[in-house]
Amino acid sequence: TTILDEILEEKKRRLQTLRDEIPASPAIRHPRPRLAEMFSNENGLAVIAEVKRASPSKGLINGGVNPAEQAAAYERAGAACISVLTEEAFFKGSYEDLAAVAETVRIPVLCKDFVIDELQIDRALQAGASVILLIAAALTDGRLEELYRYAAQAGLDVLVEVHNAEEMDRALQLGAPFIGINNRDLKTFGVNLGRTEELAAQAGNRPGGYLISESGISVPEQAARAAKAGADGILVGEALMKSGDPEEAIRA
Ligand code: IGP
Repeated sequence: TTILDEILEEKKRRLQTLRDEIPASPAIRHPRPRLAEMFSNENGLAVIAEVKRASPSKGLINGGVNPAEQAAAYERAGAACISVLTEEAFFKGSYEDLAAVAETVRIPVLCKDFVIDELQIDRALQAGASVILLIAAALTDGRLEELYRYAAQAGLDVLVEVHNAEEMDRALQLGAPFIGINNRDLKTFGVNLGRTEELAAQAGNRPGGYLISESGISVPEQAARAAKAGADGILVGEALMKSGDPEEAIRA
């Protein structure tokens, strides 16, 4: 079994808890721009900056971070969107982290989790997210489509994550405007920026479509490589969490 299988098993176990859980705080309903508005050409490569305490591949990255302060620094630096990991067992995230960020910033907020159930979408909305991630590798075609429609109906922007040609095909079939190309294979943890080149070529030119290169980007040269491949944005976690000055790092 792969790490992705393990994470999904754990997710299923926790769904019941989520079902029983009454959110401690009331819904935060700040109006936010649609994600597409953050991807205007004048702004160059859009940066989705991530609040990530830990990961199964890297262990603890910055466990003691203050998510609201970190997100505020990202916003000041001109990030297009803040991504917050809410997965608890492997990434040490929480919906509390998401809510704290959503309360603090006014740009779009992405709930980054392994979504397998509508309930998780409800919970993300309740915590103040305006964007949700759906991972093609974690879902059948039918469930991907159902969850996509459910989230869109609820007013969320959806980022569909792919990491191979077959998954890219499914995302294109779905007509998802935002497609994230994960350079990290969730099954082996191997990172390969060549993924962005291959899969961006496959996606071709889609009017109204945006590609985001995700994972393993830590220096400006890598960001430039993703842009050259056709990415409209990049999603960066670890490098920003470890940087003493995330504002400076985003501007670079
Ligand atoms: C960020 P990095 O290498 O910059 O920390 O990667 C982001 O792409 C990564 O956290 C990620 C992720 C995911 C995490 C991409 N897809 C799905 C959890 C679930």
